[in-house]
Amino acid sequence: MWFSNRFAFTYAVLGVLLALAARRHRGDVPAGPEPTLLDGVDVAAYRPGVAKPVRAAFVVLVRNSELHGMKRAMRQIEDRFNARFNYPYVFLNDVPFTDAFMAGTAAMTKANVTFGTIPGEHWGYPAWINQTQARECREAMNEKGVFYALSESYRHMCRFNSGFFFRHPLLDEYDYYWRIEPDVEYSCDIAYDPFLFMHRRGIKYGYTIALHEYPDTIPTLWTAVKAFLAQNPHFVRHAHGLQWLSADGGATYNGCHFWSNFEIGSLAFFRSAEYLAYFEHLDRAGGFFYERWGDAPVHSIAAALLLAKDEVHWFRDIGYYHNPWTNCPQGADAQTRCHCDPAKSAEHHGWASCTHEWPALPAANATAGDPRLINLGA
Ligand SMILES: Nc1nc2c(ncn2[C@@H]2O[C@H](COP(=O)(O)OP(=O)(O)OP(=O)(O)O)[C@@H](O)[C@H]2O)c(=O)[nH]1
Ligand SMILES: [Mg+2]
Repeated sequence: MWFSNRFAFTYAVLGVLLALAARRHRGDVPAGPEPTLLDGVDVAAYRPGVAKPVRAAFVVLVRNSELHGMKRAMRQIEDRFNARFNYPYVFLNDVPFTDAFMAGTAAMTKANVTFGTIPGEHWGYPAWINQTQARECREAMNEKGVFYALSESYRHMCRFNSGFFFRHPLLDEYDYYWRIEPDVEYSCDIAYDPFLFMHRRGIKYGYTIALHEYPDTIPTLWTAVKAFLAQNPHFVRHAHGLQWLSADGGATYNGCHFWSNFEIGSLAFFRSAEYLAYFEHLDRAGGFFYERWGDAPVHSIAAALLLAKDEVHWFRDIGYYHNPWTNCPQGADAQTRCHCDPAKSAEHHGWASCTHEWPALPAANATAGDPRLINLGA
């Protein structure tokens, strides 16, 4: 009797300990109250279907054929961030989405998802482009070994991302967007709301990695930018941005750009009269088709010159990967919050990266119409 009681007690204690260990292993040990998401915002505000503190969405331009890469990216975004925040997704495509794509991506999230087709005038040749000349230019770039030299769709994609994504009717109800692409990775838990962070601090553009562009894709981009600035010097908000873009006082462009496959941005910035005039000027110049201007340098030059320094933010704490570059936080907390290797962060690649250089710029903003910029074309 005594023995059997003692065994029963021992087994009961062991059972409880094993059950606790199993729960801990599954990661579902009650951890106390949910963390405050940012500055006292109640987590209930982030339930699906409830109006969020900021009108924002993930925006994804993607092809039907990229369904599995898209699911992979969404899985990480959901697990690292959005399962708690429930921001909606807006998927855009130049052709209608298939049922399989819509069902497959919707299954990755409990947040709202919408699917839009891009209007033909936002994905095609404008009337002023000579398509024969454009083809000859593609072939010449191919001879030089430029990536995506022959691709017409790549050029439509870059032009769409430069000048049209923010005009799609599905984005009308939003003030901020977070761009994602298939196959990107998010390697750290994000415990706060980057949209709200930007909104409260007046940040208009957020990046994780900044690199130098291939010069062969943009031979005349800087000439077109300088012509625009000469006509509109009053648009410039931040003369030190020029220092980030040019090593010789503005004579040439150093290629520095925020890598735009990751962006969290203010839609109002892209919809502003200044940005629209800038895009229109570049579009007329023809380099989206006669060269292969990327949306990354186009967005970045605008952000560097038209925004104040503190309106552009490096999200150094967001672990991010798009082949072949990564942003990995360096702080001690990253050891527990992230699965990336801090030593591999792009910021350590001096020849390729200009990630650090933006935050290192002097804080003072230019006065409108800084004469150094007016004289750029001289
Ligand atoms: N619907 C659609 N989406 C496209 C097309 N071309 C590119 N995209 C999307 O636009 C984004 C950028 O295209 P990518 O091919 O990734 O361009 P990239 O990042 O410069 O090149 P990679 O290094 O190959 O990733 C991705 O989200 C693509 O899914 C297209 O023709 N149609
Ligand atoms: Mg990509």
